[in-house]
Amino acid sequence: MDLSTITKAVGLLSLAFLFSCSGVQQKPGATAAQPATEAIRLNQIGFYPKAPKIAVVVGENEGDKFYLKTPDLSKTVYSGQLTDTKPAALSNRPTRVADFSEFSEPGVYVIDIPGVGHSYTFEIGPDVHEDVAAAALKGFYYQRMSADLPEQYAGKWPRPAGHPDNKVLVHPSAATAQRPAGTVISAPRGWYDAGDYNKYIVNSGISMGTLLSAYEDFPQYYKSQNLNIPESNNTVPDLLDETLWNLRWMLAMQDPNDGGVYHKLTAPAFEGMIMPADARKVRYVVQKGTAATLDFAAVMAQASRIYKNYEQALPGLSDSCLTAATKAWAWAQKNPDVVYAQDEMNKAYDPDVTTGAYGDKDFSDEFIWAAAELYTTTHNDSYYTAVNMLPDDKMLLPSWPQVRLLAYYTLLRNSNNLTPVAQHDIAEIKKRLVHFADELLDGTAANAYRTVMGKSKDDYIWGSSAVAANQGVALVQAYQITGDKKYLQSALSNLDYLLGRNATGYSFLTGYGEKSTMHPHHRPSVADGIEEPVPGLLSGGTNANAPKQDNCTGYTATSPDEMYLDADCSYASNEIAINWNAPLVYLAGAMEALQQEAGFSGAAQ
Ligand code: 9MR
Repeated sequence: MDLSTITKAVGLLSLAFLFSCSGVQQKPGATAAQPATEAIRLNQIGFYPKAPKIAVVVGENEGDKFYLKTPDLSKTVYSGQLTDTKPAALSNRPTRVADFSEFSEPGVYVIDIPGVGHSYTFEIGPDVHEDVAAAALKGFYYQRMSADLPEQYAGKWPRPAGHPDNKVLVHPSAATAQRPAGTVISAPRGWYDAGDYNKYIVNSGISMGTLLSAYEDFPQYYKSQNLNIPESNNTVPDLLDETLWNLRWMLAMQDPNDGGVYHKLTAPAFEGMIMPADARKVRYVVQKGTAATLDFAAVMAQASRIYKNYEQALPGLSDSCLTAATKAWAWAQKNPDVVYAQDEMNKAYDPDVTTGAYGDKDFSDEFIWAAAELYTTTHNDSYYTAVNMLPDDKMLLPSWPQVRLLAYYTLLRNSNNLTPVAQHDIAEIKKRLVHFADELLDGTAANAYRTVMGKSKDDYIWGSSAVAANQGVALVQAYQITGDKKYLQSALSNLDYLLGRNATGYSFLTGYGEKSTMHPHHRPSVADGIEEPVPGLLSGGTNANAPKQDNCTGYTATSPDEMYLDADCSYASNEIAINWNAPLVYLAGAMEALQQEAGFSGAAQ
């Protein structure tokens, strides 16, 4: 081989690396000599050709025009007028909007504003969120417990297995006659919940429900998605292979003797910032609870329905899930009010447990969700009538302690296949959901960032990225009910929020965007010695109360919409978590799956 052949081979190899699906987004095309300005806030990944395209410029500026240019700034392809300056409601900062929705030519571009500078490079094209949708789901692979992550699948972030969880102790709070304290059980696999190394059933519940719903809503899309995970070549869609990793763990969290489900599998205290394989604290299953048991029942009932179609590849799984769901439901009927109160538990038992509590106290929504899933899978009316399915007209955005909407989504999704008892409620549920979506839309145009997210300061809670993503999911549901594209366009505004069109200017998805989260509170990302964080993980994002909650020093923001710190000590604004990634998977996947019929990707609108 002569030198030029070697050079060519190396060149090709590095090109292949550039475009490999290892996670870190690279953009082809020459870039301008000047670095991008942080003042222009936009979805740093890009836009569908025929969808809305908005950038927001923050700070005082004199000019009136903006230009859409090639990344080297040599060619202008579009120009437009900036809107008048208006103060952002929460920070008072001057903002102006550049709306280039009418430009639809695929390519790689920047927005250039004289006197301000140019934006990060972004793409206009069909399938523009394909990598984001896949990466957010691949993020769950990187959270897998009890398995090596080899380079073949983990790219730059391989690591040896941690937490075999095949010798877990029954905590005194969970002791029964058949399983006294100290009994050793095995409950391997599952995903790390977040930046910590524990597994919590309540949070797994909403995460699994959201992912399985993504599959149930868009099966064709997920059947063709390839995540490059160890199971990618089997006959089961990768999403269902990934959820199976956690499902098998969840199954082991049910006490076979009575059907109750342990609240969590945890070390007594959080581990240090070390790699999974180095974390060796003793692990326990702790007290059974009503929330955990009902969330488990809901997930198992939904999984039974979905995996039924893969009986050949996974014989018996569907039946096992349904048996587990019905036993859990029966336990919850007998134990309808068992709260997980960690402080009380610690007064009564040793060792004290100080990891995440996920201590919900109101189980009415969990009963509704479990009933809806069991009913939808079995068509047995008694599940439906066991609860008051429409106790009031509140439509509360899903979050780990609030899962009622997951029940309604499931009933709507399966509304062609329900018995009269549920059919009777469908019109009312549709009406309420559309009303809820209309409330989400209301006032968006007046928001400085023109996103549904952030109209109220109350949106900026711990894990606010999931508020944005779950609002997006609700809007996708409203689109599916009505066929009205305004709901999808608004859902897309929240994806734009997550990928950079927000008051911090960050893309909150690790590895995606030129200015994206680099230092999440995520133990492997901190301890692995690799500069880039593990990719495809969604930072919890802006949190108005973060400084008081994590005491991390370095916050400089003064307004709720800017209260974010890209530092690993900032667990209240910069942790990652499975219940935040899951609605991003749903939202990005929905956009990809619906782009054609919505006319976003080039077909007539
Ligand atoms: O997501 C949870 C958030 O709603 C709570 O306000 C917060 C404090 O209790 O806890 C969050 O959940 C954390 C969990 O307790 C432990 N694993 C990391 C989770 C994300 O920060």
